[in-house]
Amino acid sequence: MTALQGQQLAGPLSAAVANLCVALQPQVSPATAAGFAEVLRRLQAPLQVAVAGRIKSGKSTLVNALIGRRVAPTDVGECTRLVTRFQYGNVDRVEVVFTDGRRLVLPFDADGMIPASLGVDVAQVSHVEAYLTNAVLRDFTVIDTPGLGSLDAASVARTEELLDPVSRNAVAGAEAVLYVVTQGVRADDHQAIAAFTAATASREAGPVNAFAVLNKVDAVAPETVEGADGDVWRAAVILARKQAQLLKPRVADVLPVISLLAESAETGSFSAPDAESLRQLAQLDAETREMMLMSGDLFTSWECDVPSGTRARLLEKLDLHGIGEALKAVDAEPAITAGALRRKLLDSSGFAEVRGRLDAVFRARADGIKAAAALASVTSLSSADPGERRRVHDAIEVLLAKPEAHQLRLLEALTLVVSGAVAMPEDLAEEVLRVGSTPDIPGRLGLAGRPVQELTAYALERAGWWRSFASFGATPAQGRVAHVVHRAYFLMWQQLRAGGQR
Ligand SMILES: Nc1nc2c(ncn2[C@@H]2O[C@H](COP(=O)(O)OP(=O)(O)OP(=O)(O)O)[C@@H](O)[C@H]2O)c(=O)[nH]1
Ligand SMILES: [Mg+2]
Repeated sequence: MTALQGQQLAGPLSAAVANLCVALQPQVSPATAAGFAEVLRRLQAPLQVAVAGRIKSGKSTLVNALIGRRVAPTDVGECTRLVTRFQYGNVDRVEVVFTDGRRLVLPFDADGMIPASLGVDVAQVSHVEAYLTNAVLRDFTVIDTPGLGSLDAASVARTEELLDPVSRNAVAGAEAVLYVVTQGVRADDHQAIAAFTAATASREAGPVNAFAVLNKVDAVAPETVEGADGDVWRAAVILARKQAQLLKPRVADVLPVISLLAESAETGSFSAPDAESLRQLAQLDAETREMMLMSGDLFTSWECDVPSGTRARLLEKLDLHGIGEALKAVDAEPAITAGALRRKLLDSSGFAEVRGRLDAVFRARADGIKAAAALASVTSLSSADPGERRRVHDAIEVLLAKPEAHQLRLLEALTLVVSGAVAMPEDLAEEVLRVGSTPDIPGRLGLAGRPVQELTAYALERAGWWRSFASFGATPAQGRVAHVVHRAYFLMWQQLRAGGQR
């Protein structure tokens, strides 16, 4: 096992798959072995999270908020047409990777951002790698992607290339996806997500490794949303729930967010002078304030003591809704500090939930997600030669038969059901989804908050039900899924009993 010494792996499942690769390497062709080496390298890297969505949905803005630094160009610049990987490194630097493998190291620009213009022929660029010392990147490599649905076929191709899990290209495939959707585009988003999912080929993005945000909810007109009572955030929650229905079961959930506010608050771009300008604006009489907040034009052009350029910058950082929220915070606490105001803005961005979900969904499952992705790559790498394919298949079967690999089986079963590869009645599909993609036992049983005796009895009852469904009521494909679900319930029952006896 020398090949694995001193290396960082996400957990026991990743370690098991890594060991499988090492053991198989001498038994496969040099080309396949080289592929396995790449799989091993990827297994040791942090989880690769792609941020995907339509053009101008706010992907780069969200990336900046996640990293906590304004580093990805937003709005303009050729980088919005390129895939950019943000990863952890000891020295901050930008590397442009060309399609022929050449690399060009560039400094960040004067504002600490990736230069809007790279000074090279973009047609020859494969992707951009940004190395940063930011702590978040120890856990996740964040991949900013060009907008899907753009007419620019080349950037769509670049994104698809990035997502090809067995691509021998320098760009490794994404393992998890954060979709950015907006209210403006509806059925279209569904299409974009389907395209993106198709591009991930054998390794489907699903509720296990994907979730979505409904971005720019500050632009929602609450009076157009029934049940919102004129409140922007209430409207946002209602709309996000509707989107979740639409995107189900590709994503388990859709969280509303205002990325622009999150970016300004998290990256330090919202500054003490900004807070001072807001305190000044808060002193205007209510009528003037209301008038100015009616449109961006009115906000910047209305006669008032705060210079119009300063107002334009506030508008850029917070937009009208954010400015309105900030002014309310100043009303409530006139001496509020810039730091406290920044926290208020962060609160009203909804970003804490997004970060929390990222931790709960991606960090907690990184081991399973990475191991499943690696297994998918191993399988497709060895598909050329029949003898080799059998050896790899047998090794994977041995691995999957181990009790500790059950989580992988469950992820696989879930993917089969969600993708429709195995048809299931809707209520059973929902149950598989819940058992396979919820992190805690009460949630997986659909009995959150219930006493442990009830959970234990229910786990046993469902274990029995799925076993008889596997034997009597199912097609062979359903039967295989049913066995896995039966075992999941059985393992939960064991855990609950062990916990109850302690
Ligand atoms: N009001 C508001 N504006 C936002 C929000 N998020 C992003 N924006 C703005 O939307 C514009 C596009 O944002 P980007 O982050 O560049 O979008 P993108 O999806 O990366 O765009 P492409 O890479 O070109 O596809 C910018 O002007 C952002 O400031 C938001 O939550 N609210
Ligand atoms: Mg962008």
